[in-house]
Order: sequence, then C-alpha cells, then structure tokens
Amino acid sequence: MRIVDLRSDTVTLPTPAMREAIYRAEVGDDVFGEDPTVNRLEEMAAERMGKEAALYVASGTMGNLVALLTHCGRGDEFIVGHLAHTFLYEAGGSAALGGVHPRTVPNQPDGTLDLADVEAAIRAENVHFPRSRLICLENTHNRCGGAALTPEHTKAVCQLAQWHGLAVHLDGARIFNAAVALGVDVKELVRDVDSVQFCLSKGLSAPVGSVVCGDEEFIYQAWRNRKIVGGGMRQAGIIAAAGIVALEQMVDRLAEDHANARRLAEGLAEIPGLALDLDRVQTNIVIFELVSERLTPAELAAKLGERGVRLLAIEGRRLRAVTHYGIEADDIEVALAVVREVIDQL
Ligand code: TLP
Repeated sequence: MRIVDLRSDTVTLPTPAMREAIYRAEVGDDVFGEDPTVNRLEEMAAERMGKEAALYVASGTMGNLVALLTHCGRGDEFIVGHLAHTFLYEAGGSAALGGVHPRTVPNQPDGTLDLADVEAAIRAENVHFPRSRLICLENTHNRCGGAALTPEHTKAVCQLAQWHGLAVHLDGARIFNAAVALGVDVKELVRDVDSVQFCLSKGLSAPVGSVVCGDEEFIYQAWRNRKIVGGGMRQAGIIAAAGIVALEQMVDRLAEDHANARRLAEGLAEIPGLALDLDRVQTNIVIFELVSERLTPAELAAKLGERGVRLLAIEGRRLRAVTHYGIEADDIEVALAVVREVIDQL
C-alpha cells in the first residue's frame, strides 16, 4: 500500500547528501565550544538571519524555551497569541521551568496579533501585576494554517514593543516557508525581532535540531540556559552536519511543498462534506473542516490511515495535512482520490 504521510513536515527523512555529511562530519566537544561543525552551522545560521550570533539546540521547543528563559525572569509575563505553539503545545515549559506567566491575546485568522490587543495587554508598573517583558510571534503560524506574517506586521509589533521597553521573540519554526511564500529574504522577516528560533528538522528535512539567533549578549545568556535545560550535546556536529546541508540545499525547494499544498487544498475544497478557505493556504499547511457529521475528524483520520493516507485531526471539526520533502505531486492525487473514496462511502 502506498503511504502518503501528511501528518507533519517533521516526518521528513534526511537526504542522501545529509547522510554523507553526517558520515564525514568533523566533531569535537560542543560544551567546550570545540565542535567545528556546530560552530559552522551557528555561523551560517546567524549570517542567514542577519543576527550577531546563534545557538544550536535540540528542538524547536527547546529553542523557544531557552529564548523565553533568557528574556524573562520568574514572575515576568510574555504576551502571546492564543493559538501560538509556545502557548498550546510546549507543555507549559516557560511556566514549569521558568516561572514565566503567559498572557494570551487573540490570534487573528491570518496569524497576526491586533496591535490594540497587544497594547492593552501590556501591564503598567504596579505591585499587583506581573511585569510584561516579551511579545512572542509565530511565523509561519501553524494553527492558523501556515499563514505567513509579513515584514510590515512584524515591524509594527516590534515598534510597539520598543515603545514599551519589551523584547520580541519570534517562533520561526517555519520561517523559511514564510520567506519563500512571500518572496522576501528571510532577513526581512526577522530584522526587528530580538530573537528568533527556526527549525532544521521540519520542511528543511534535517533529522534533528533548531537554531536560536540574536545578539552576542543574548546568545551568551541563552547558551547558559541551554546548559540548564540539559541541552549541551557534546559531539553534536554529527547532527549539525545535516543542518548545514539543510540550509545550503533545502530552502528553495520549499516552493514545491507550497505548490503541492495548494493542489491538495483545491482538491479538498471540491469534495462535498469538506470545507476550507483557499485564501488561507499560503505555505505547506492545509487545515480543513469536516462539515459532514456522519463521522468525527478522528474517525475520518483513522479511515484514511487504513488506506495509507495519514493526517491529523486537530481541534473541533478540523484536520491538518502538511506537505514536505518526500511528498510528490502524484502523492497529492493519491491522497485526494482516497479522501474522495472514503467520503463517498459515508
Ligand atoms: N510542531 C509540530 C507539533 O508539535 C504540533 C508540528 O507537527 O507542527 N513551533 C512551531 C510553530 C511548531 O510547529 C513546532 C512543532 C515547534 C515550535 C516545536 O518544534 P519541535 O517539535 O522541534 O520541538
């Protein structure tokens, strides 16, 4: 049976060039700062993002956590969209490990935050209140269907933050998808933020790892916090080598994933019993709704899975499909045919 795994771009397998780079990687003890491959990846990442320095971490979750711990102290507050990954899906790490209090404001359907909501959430100095320290953005926005935030929106949020003496962290797990979709250099999307985390292990297909970027002082403190959370990884060049290949070879091809996602979305939109807003499909994530009440989204996902098409039921009546390296145009046709067949049989 042909398997079309659209659950996430995290299922991507390393490319042959990555396996070769892993095999040949020069390594050393990264906790002593002596792994040449990690050092090279960090330099490349900082350069790509237009930031002074970078830190290799084990995962996107670790990257966001380390950044939050670096920006905020115990009892401080960060302002974040109510659908943000950092708020919904990171096991409450900032509160559990840092005593950092999240304050949510509504995410708009396009992943943005309303500036008036953000401003209203910034606390005045008062003994009763936590101290507002940080605003957290997400680009692309996972739960908002892979929406790409524009440089203008990011800049506006950063200006507001600056007026109030707050920092901005960007969860840029899929920042290269945003850059490719918007046709801008990734630097444009991160210029105004104080820190950014991006993932090598999603659309860029490396097996492991993320990078946090910011200024020298921030990265020095983040390096200490990475140690605290047990993220000093010794001969990490073994995995960082694949990250270098990811940055060198896997960015431009994200456009293929976006084209496949569009084709998938167009096909799904034609199937009775499903609903989706095509204007919302900008990158490699397709979120659609099961309108037909003959079965639940989890039951639909299970039935599709039995026929080799894997996707995720998320909250409410919604399901998510993600395109990535390893999914070709004809896999999309197979997936659509299977969805049609299952829905027809209801
Ligand atoms: N997202 C995963 C799951 O956790 C839901 C996925 O399949 O999309 N920020 C964003 C925006 C993410 O989407 C993710 C992973 C992370 C951070 C965390 O990255 P990892 O999984 O490397 O810890």
